[in-house]
Amino acid sequence: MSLLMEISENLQKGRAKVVKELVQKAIDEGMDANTILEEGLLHGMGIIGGKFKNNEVYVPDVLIAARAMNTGTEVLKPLMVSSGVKAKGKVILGTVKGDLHDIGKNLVRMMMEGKGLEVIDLGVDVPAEKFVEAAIENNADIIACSALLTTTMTEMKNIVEKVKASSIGDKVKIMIGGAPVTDNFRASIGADVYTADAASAAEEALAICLA
Ligand code: B1M
Repeated sequence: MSLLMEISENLQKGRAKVVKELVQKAIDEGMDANTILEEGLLHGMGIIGGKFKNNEVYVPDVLIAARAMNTGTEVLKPLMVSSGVKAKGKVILGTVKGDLHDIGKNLVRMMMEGKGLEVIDLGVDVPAEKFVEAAIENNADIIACSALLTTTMTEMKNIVEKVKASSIGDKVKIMIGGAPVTDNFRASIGADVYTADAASAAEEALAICLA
């Protein structure tokens, strides 16, 4: 079995320690960080996602796979994040209220940090008010929100309304993303930017900060 398949298989079984060792092995063998992420870690998470949907695995299985995923991406972090450069802009990031999914958000953070942006990560289940307060306190350029549930993506509308009604309404840009989110949805709630994946979120965020 290839090393990438071993990473995927062990992630699916939730073996965080083994995943960590295998990701390190892949790095030591000179494998590119993006290949390890896409073809090892995300491949495994994709399979778990499909099984979860079909009721072949349940929440505890998905939780331990998610923990293994986060452990694996932490090992990749130094390769994806440049250090010692002055921040090119400031981003307030979080998963919206009612939503506990953080793997995509964590990838967005890593990719943005990799572009030299300072990211203030508010975590998961973040109320709209907290996004606004943090953006004002930190004089942020961007508020970036992630949602994975059709029931929580509607919270993004609330965030847009609260931002527009605040003192930073004209200054801060609102970026949104997550599996159920689309560009049509973005337009319908008046957010500024939608991107489908973490890498393009980082590119768009950098473009906003350099504009
Ligand atoms: Co949840 N879950 N989950 N889950 N879970 C989904 C999302 C689901 C699609 C599974 C399914 O098939 N049924 C479904 C949602 C259905 C819907 O709303 N339409 C679902 C459900 C129903 C639930 C619960 C309600 C289950 C229950 O309790 N009965 C519950 C809700 C809890 C809550 O949040 N309140 C729940 C719980 C969980 C776990 C806790 C077990 C776990 C999360 C653990 C964690 O995150 N630490 C979990 C997981 C892991 C998943 C799946 C399997 C995988 C999600 C993931 O991490 N994908 C997911 C099924 C699936 O997506 N196939 C599922 C990998 C990640 C890299 O992708 O986050 O999409 P993603 O990020 C992508 C892009 O979306 C984008 O970039 C990333 C790629 O580069 N992106 C952005 C994300 N944020 C962005 C922000 C941006 C730009 C791009 O700009 C700011």
